[in-house]
Amino acid sequence: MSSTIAALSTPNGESAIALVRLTGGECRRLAEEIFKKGPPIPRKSTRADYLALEGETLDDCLFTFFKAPASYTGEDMLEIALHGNPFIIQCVLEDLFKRGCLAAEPGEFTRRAFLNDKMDLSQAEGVALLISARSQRSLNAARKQLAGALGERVRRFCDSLMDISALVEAYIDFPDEDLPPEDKSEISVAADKLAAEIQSLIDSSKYTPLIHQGLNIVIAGAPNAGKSSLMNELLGQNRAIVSPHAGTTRDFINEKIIIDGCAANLTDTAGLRNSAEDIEAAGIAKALEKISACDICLLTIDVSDEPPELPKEIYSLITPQNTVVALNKCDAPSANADKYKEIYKKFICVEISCMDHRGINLLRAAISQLIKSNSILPSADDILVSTRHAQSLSKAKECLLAATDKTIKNVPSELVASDLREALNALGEITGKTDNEQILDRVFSKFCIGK
Ligand SMILES: Nc1nc2c(ncn2[C@@H]2O[C@H](COP(=O)(O)OP(=O)(O)O)[C@@H](O)[C@H]2O)c(=O)[nH]1
Ligand SMILES: [Mg+2]
Repeated sequence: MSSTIAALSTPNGESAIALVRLTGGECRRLAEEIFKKGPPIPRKSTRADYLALEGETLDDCLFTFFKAPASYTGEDMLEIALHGNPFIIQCVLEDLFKRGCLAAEPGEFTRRAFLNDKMDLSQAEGVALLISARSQRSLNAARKQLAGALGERVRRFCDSLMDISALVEAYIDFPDEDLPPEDKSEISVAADKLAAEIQSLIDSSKYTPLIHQGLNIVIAGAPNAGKSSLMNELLGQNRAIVSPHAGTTRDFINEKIIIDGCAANLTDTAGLRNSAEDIEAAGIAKALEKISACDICLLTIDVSDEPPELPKEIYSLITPQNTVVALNKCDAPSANADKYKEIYKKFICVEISCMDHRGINLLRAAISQLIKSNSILPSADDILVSTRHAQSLSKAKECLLAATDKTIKNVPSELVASDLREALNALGEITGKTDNEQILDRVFSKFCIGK
């Protein structure tokens, strides 16, 4: 029987309620001894005093017992809802440790759920994603992974691999030289097809950081174009300092916004111009660096003024695929947006006025359009894979391609079969059909304690 572990599952600090969670074979006995309410009824919340080993009452709480295997971990579990006082929590945990419970490691509850076949490894990773998701798209992707979509796709790859292995095994009993290589074409065709399907899933890994950590959107343009004003408009609050003096923004201001249900990191940068000196020049160099690394650039132009002289480097960084041109100060009497629409005719241009708060929703819509038409984000129902998954998928793909190569060269079938077994092992790392403890440690170390 595994040890019984305990941990605080809610954040540390003062709160309305704190939840202490236990899993393991001792939960039933502990519930009876601590609460003295007789055998606990599964899934029924019961109000009781928490009685410490020494006999004193630690808190008036609510406990719920879950009977194995119908619990999160698949073991007996006990949840104790306490008053959210860090001192009470400490006393309760110390009492539980005195009674023989061990302190849970990060992610140990979920690790046990995985080991008890409550979920595969990709679903366990989905739990961590669900907790950290901060946008609708990120949440949807996490839910999908938790529901087993990635595991299901990988299992289908495994089925195809086993079909290919069966074809190869059929050859093992025959001396290879007796069979013409064409006969084996079925194997190489199927292996190539599967390798291509695996590759398309690997390709989705480039989107994963965008969905979970957010797109990087940079506001760029000449000094005084209204970049800081635009930042404030998009945030809906006065965050950046707006001033008529050029060169006010020298540092980068970073804030989160939501665009198309996806988190975005919006950055206001120093104004771009030639012939700047010292600190300003350093700010401009950094701004260019930010633009070169961004997913979307909002090039802000003051249409009431003459075209600015921007450093020439910017023109190799902005393209109609990654840039929306915000034609600002359309309210000004001298505004001439048409002139700039002609200059930037290949780009999506939006007329705005930060002063009159006009055109900001159109600008948001233009950003969404850019995201969609240039596939900056994946479609909403794509399965996303992490770097860890992509590594295993790549390993599987390489083994498959090696198998194809050997088949074409009529190398003995035993060696082809061995490549296919390796491919299967690599796929197994994703769902956890592997005895590699290091992989499990890596996955669960990223969890918080109590999950
Ligand atoms: N008329 C007008 N003035 C604006 C508009 N947006 C910003 N400004 C003014 O332009 C100046 C520079 O704005 P700021 O946002 O600091 O520009 P930045 O240097 O690009 O960050 C300030 O005096 C703003 O009040 C606008 O839409 N219309
Ligand atoms: Mg500024």
